[in-house]
Amino acid sequence: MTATFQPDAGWLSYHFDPSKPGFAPPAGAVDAHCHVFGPGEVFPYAPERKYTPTDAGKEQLFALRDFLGFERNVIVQATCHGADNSALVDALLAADGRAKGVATVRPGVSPAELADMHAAGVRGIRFNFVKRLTDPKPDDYYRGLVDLIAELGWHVVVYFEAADLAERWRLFSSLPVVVVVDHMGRPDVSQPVDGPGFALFTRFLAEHENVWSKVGGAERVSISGPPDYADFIPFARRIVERFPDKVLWGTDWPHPNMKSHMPDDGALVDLIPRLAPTADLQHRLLVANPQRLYWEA
Ligand code: 0GY
Repeated sequence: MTATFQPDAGWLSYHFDPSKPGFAPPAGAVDAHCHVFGPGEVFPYAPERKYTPTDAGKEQLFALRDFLGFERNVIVQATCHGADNSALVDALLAADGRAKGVATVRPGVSPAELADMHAAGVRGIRFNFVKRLTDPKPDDYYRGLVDLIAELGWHVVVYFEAADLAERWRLFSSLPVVVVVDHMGRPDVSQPVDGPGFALFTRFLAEHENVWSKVGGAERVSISGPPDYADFIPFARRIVERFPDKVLWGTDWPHPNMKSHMPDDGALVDLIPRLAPTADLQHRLLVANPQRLYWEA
């Protein structure tokens, strides 16, 4: 029997007609944070999920990649699929080497399952601490999972909100693999970029060579909003300029759980030269860094 799914009431679908960006990403550019959702009839959403999205499959993702001028994707397992990575693996296998993935695994995942995911292009696992999306676990739970993946050369992607950083500092600081933070740890952009909240985050990157940051997520973090996302830019630019060799950028398509608006993905791409103002910074952000982490690791 195939399952059919009704998206949550008020769910905002991804932008069906994004604008063509004025900024042309450099050759080899990677959209390093995006997801695939279903389709639910083929890849059912997880029973334990906290939201049900509209389907957003690999065909739509690859069409957007080409339209925006990117060559490759890093597809990140979203919580609505739980630890069933079938939709992710299916997209990776269909991508002709042009996508890598970040999976969700649970204790008890077998070496054979990990090897299959590696062969498909998975290079990391994601830990999600955002309480509206998952039920966070004690630190040892995450340490146990890192033990399982470290020898594959994989890394960890962590998604948390600004307040979680102090609480989980010891865990995040002690992981023996590369740790990539989603959306700069969701800073409060109503605070100054030099204020104590963001200082803790920049200290986190400065003190730990293995900690990287994604600098996308303008549509989530900004309070001033589209089309400029003006309040987001100084935060992202600070991280790109201080840590040019450990930053990544992604669209975050199909933008799950957006409530205020659905961003125009072309407009998001046009933010890139504002947060990475030189061709050298753009190349590191979009090409060299993801190449190193996902295609050469
Ligand atoms: C994101 C952000 C969100 C959702 C997820 O895995 C997820 O469900 O990450 C969110 O709701 O903030 O980066 O996709």
